[in-house]
Amino acid sequence: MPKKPAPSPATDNQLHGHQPGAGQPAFATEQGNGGERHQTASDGADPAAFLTDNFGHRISDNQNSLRAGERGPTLLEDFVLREKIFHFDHERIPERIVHARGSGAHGVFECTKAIPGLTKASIFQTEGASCPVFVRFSTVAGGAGSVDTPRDVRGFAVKLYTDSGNWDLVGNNIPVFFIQDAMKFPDLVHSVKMEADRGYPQAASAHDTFWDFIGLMPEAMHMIMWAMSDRTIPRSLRMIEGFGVHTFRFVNEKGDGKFVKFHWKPVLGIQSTTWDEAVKIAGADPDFHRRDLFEAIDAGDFPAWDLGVQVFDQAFAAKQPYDVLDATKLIPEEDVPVEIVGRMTLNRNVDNFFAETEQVAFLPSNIIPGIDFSNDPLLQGRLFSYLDTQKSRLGTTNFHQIPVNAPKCPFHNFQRDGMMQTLVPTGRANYEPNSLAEAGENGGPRPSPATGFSTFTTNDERNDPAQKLRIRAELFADHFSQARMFYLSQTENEQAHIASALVFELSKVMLDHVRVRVVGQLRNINEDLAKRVADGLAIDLPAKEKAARAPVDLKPSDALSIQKNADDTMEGRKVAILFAEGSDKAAIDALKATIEKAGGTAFLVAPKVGGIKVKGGTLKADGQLAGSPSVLFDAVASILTDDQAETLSKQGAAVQWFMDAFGHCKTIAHDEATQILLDKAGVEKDGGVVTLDGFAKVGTRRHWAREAKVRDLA
Ligand code: HDE
Repeated sequence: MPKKPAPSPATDNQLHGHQPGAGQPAFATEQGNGGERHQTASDGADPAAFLTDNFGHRISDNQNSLRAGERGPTLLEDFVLREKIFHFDHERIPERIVHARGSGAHGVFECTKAIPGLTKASIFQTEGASCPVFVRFSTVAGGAGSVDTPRDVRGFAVKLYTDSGNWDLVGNNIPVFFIQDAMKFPDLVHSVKMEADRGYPQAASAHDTFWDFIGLMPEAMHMIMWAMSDRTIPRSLRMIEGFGVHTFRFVNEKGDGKFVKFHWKPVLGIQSTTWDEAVKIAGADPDFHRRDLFEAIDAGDFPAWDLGVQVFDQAFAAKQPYDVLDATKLIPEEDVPVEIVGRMTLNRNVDNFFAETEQVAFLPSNIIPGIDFSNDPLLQGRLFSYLDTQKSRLGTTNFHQIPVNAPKCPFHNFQRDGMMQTLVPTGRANYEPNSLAEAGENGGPRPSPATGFSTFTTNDERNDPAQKLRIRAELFADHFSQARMFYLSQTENEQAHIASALVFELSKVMLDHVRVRVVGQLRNINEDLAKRVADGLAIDLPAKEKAARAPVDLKPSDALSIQKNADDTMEGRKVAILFAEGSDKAAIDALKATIEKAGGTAFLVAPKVGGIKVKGGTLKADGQLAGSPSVLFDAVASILTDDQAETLSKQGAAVQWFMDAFGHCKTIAHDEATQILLDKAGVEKDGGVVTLDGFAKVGTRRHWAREAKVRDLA
């Protein structure tokens, strides 16, 4: 008998129903889906006290894996071990390509000066208005485990959870940038990161490739001044400035726009270290800045920044000796003073570094009505990049559902599914427009033209090539002229197919108003078509739907019809030849040769597939009759004996074979013996029902004239 393993303290606790002490999180509540909580377990104990696996099964032993005997191998069956190791193996996600090392905190932003004349952004409408924020400070070049105090630019990314959605101001502690165009960003980052062959230096710009790139990029020289200044060796993250860097826009209720640059001014003032200090701190406390921020907040010493704006107009911009769309330039505060409009205070440390600081996803494209982008080519590139990056870091397009990323105002749209979807939308409205509300169903949300985000349209930026409009050119409003041309270009039979298809589809629609509306739209295409469909559905011809632009009559085009262009070739077509015991091999071979000579494929079908005795030898079939219905072929032929035809005429598969071929307007080439089967299948003589000799002439074309005889078309 194996010895019972000695219980560990944890196992002991579990065995004795240990309750978490005060301050210990009640994990069942925190982690339970949708916040639901099991009040009590079936044994009356508080379930929060028990260690479980990820599916809620209580774990009896968290020390020992399951083994075959005391000294035997570990068993695959040990789902507890497997899940624990599996999860551990996947704990890491890719670190940020840049800004990998960061420290985050929660806080609040409060508007201290209302500026409704400048912007309609909800957060700036009233003094005292406030919203929660999450801030992540970072170094740029080093990896996630690098030290806090290299000479480096500091990222200063702020997520403001406003009541009109998230506004992410993803800036740095320096007001300008190295490059002017997004196109150069990967080169810049490659050059500053560890050199590609040797994998060092880590978190340092003092090496060949960086300075090689910089020497060739004169646009970086302004930023280099800042980077080589004490700004890049800050004393504390609480003592750095923040800048939006790019020129943005403010847009007010009237739609008037002004340019704006954003500044965060630390209430504690700006302070830096000396280079020698920074180097020594790296050794003495690699986490110097992270610790400093955490401890200050923990102690209630909440760091704060004033938000300042520099607002200016196009006339000012046009007069400057630099371009305001160039991110390597700043606007001197002496020319445009910084006006303080708000204060941000960081007052809460994260509960979990990974869940919050690591998973926070900033998007410069997150702006709110009242704020807009400028055409700064660096900013424009960022609008693309960050959304893209989140998919590779967080693995799913649903990264917005992670608590730190989710807006705190409601959000709903018709985006659905995707990896790690945690929302459970109800109903079938997952598209828009829809009219499901007319049938009493939840039709989902709708755009808000008046209050929704709309892009600033005035064309007042130098060399701005065009206005940015969400609009379609006028002629796009003609939705019917070509639909009509298409319909009128079809043969009568093809038109009947279209009308019948519409009747079939709409007869499956259970919402009456939807049927009616579609037929109303058809009236814009062709009145006759609409009538045929209405007749087919047995509904009154509804009123014509309003056309945004009246259709015009275009000349029909024969090229649009399939039937008018039907090619009589047998190339690539497949013809089935039905035979059975006693069939004439010579006739089969002859027909096969005719088909193959014309480029087609002959496929032998018989009641049995193995060697069948036929007149003149033995023949193997390619397919068995019941498994080779005539729908699989372009045309069919049949070579039988009287006896076999008689036998087959009593079999559904054989009769159906001909009935379908006839109903699908295919050529049927047959011998005399087959007639009994044709009669049974209701096959009438016509241009497509031919003798074996006549097959070559009609080939595999369809015989549409037959269709009216076999089915009612709309
Ligand atoms: Fe970034 N930048 N960046 N950047 N950046 C990222 O996004 C990028 C630029 C900045 O704490 C990445 O989520 C491109 C300027 C900060 O999570 C990535 C371009 C400024 C942070 C990315 C720029 C910044 C990032 C990496 C040129 C100052 C950290 C992971 C068009 C105004 C945010 C991620 C955080 C992070 C791309 C230029 C600041 C790769 C392509 C200019 C503060 O998407």
